Amino acid sequence: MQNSISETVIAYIGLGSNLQNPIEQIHSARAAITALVHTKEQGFSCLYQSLPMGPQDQPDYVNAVMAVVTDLSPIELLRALQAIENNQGRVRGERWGARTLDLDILLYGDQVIELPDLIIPHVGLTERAFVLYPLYEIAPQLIIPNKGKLVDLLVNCPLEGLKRLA
Ligand code: A4P
Ligand code: MG
Repeated sequence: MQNSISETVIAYIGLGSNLQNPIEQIHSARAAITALVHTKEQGFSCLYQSLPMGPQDQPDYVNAVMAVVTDLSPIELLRALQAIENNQGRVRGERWGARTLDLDILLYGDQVIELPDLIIPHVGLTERAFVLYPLYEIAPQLIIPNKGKLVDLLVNCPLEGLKRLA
């Protein structure tokens, strides 16, 4: 299945943080992703402040979306992103709990992937304002495999307190 022989694709990565200077965490993650082998930044949204989804006793999040051109396979990209999360002090505790950094592969080309460790398009992508709005900013024409046009998903998704940061 996914191995190291891969074609170049555009992948979209969701970045989120709500601990230990979230804005800095997002900037550091962007630099670390850009430095990955066989991977080049193609776009980066504004930063957004969002209300926590999940447990409410946690700080607001800073979210953004990044587009990369990559030769890494989906699993290689996942492992590389998890290593960046770990480097930035990610501790896995409560599901949807506070975190220094969360990196999700939202889309990988037009592929649909259902592996035990990797589901693409990312679960929840189609309902989350903190994903859809930044994604629309950098890829307004995008079509989500099996879900349709991004713009159609967006018009049905309330802002849910999402604010663009200056
Ligand atoms: N995994 C499966 N598919 C993917 C994918 N496409 N990208 C697996 C990345 N990982 C994927 O993730 C759990 C497992 O998902 C991993 O082992 C990986 O193999 P995790 O990062 O360890 O745990 P998690 O993030 O707490 O769980 P989950 O279910 O992925 O949560 P989400 O969907 O990432 O949501 N509120 C706001 N406002 N903003 C946020 O960014 N994020 C979350 C986490 C909760 N609330 C939020 C935000
Ligand atoms: Mg996650």
